[in-house]
Amino acid sequence: MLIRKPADIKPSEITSKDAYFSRREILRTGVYAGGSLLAGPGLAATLPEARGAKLSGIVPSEFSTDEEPNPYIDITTYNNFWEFGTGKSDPFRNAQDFEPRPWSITVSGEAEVTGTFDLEDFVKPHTLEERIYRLRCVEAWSMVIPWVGIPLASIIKQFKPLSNAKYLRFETLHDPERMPGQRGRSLRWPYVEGLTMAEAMHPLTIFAVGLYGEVLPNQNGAPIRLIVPWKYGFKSIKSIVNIEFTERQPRGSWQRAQPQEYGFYANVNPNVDHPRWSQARERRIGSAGDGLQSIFGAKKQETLMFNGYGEQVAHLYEGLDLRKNY
Ligand SMILES: Nc1nc2c(c(=O)[nH]1)N[C@H]1C(S)=C(S)[C@@H](COP(=O)(O)O)O[C@H]1N2
Ligand SMILES: [Mo]
Repeated sequence: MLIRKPADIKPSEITSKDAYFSRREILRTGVYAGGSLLAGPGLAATLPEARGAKLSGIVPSEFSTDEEPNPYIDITTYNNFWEFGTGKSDPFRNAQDFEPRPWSITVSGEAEVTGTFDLEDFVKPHTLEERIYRLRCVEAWSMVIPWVGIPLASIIKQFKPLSNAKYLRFETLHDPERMPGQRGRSLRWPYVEGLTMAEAMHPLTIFAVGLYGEVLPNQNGAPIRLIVPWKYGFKSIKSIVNIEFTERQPRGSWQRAQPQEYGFYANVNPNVDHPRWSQARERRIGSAGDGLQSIFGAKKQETLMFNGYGEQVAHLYEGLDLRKNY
C-alpha cells in the first residue's frame, strides 16, 4: 500500500467508519454465527509485512468500549513517539521510512523460557482480538482507538515466569540510524516502561499489532507495542524489542526524567493533578467536528477514574495511596 499522506486521504475515508463497522459486523457474525470460519482458540495469528495490510482472523472482544472510535487520520497523525520527534505531527512525518522488519524480541530474566524470538513466532500461537479502548494521554487529551492485539497474559504464560518475577520491564528499539529522535537527548534511550505482574496479566492489557483491522502503522509503534488502557498513555511503550521478568520495580523513562511528575503507576486519576496542570478533564481529539485532530476546538469532558476501567482494575490498587503512588 502507498503511504497515506493527509492530502491523499479522501474525505470519504475520513468518515469511513460506517464501512469499517459493517465489516466488523461481518467479522462478528463470522466468528459467532458462522463458527467454522475461524478456528477459535489456537488460531495462528499471522502478521503480514506489507504496510497497511489487512489482518485476518480478528475476533471481537467483550472489553471494547461502544464509544465512537476516532477516525484513522486522527489516530495516525496526532501521536506521541519521541523516537521520531517531540511534536505531535513528527511521528507521522518522520516514521514513514522506518522498516519494522525483520523484528525480533528478546525475553530474559526470571522465567523458565527465555531467548530471542522472531516476531512471527512470537505472535503465532495467539488469536488476534479487536479491542476498542480509550487512550488518555497525561497531557490531557484522549482518543478512542480500535486496536488489534493479543492479551499479554496469554503471551506471558508461554514463558513460564518464576515465582520471583514480580514485574515486567519493556524496552523500545534503540537504533538512532532508524529512529532520528534518538540522535538527540530529549529522553534517555532506549525508552523503558514497566508493569507489575498483576497489571501485565490483567485481561485488559494487550500487545497491539494493528489498528482499524490493519497492520500497525509505524507512528503508532510498529510492529508491536503495549496497551494498558487504564494508565496514562506513556506507559503504553511502542516498538518493543526487550521484555524482562524482574524482581525489582523497573523505572520508566518519564519517571526517570521527571520523578516528581511521573510515577511508576501512572493510573489515570482525575483527583490527582499533575504538578503543572489539572487531570480532571480531557480533550477528545477531533470532537469539535471540524475534521483533523484539532486539539484546540476539541470538546472537554470529565476524565474518569482509571480512564473508565475502574470496575475491572480498582482491586489491583486496594490499600495503595494513589496520591503517593501516582
Ligand atoms: N517508545 C515510545 N513509546 C511511547 C512513547 C514514546 O515517546 N516512545 N510515547 C507514549 C505516549 S506519552 C503516548 S500518549 C502514547 C501515544 O500513542 P499513539 O501515538 O499511538 O496514540 O504512546 C506512548 N508510547
Ligand atoms: Mo502521552
